[in-house]
Amino acid sequence: MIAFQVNDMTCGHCVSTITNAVRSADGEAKVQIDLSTHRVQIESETANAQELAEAIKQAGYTPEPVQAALSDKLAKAGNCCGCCH
Ligand SMILES: [Cu+2]
Repeated sequence: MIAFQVNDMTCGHCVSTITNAVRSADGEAKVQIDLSTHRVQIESETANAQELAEAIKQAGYTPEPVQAALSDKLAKAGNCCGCCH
């Protein structure tokens, strides 16, 4: 599971743009998007986090990598820098 925080994703149109971007990196990817928390979760067999982040960037968004299980804990502790994994 790869997860990104995409704070500039604001509406259903963004959701479909990002979904399409991810699918362009991996057509078989499972994409789960929670608009209220700006969280994008992706399960991909073939694309890695870097490729997926690149695809989302090219769609015009700013993905911040998060580790799905860890991020909530870190966010509550207030010290998540998103780059320490
Ligand atoms: Cu939008």
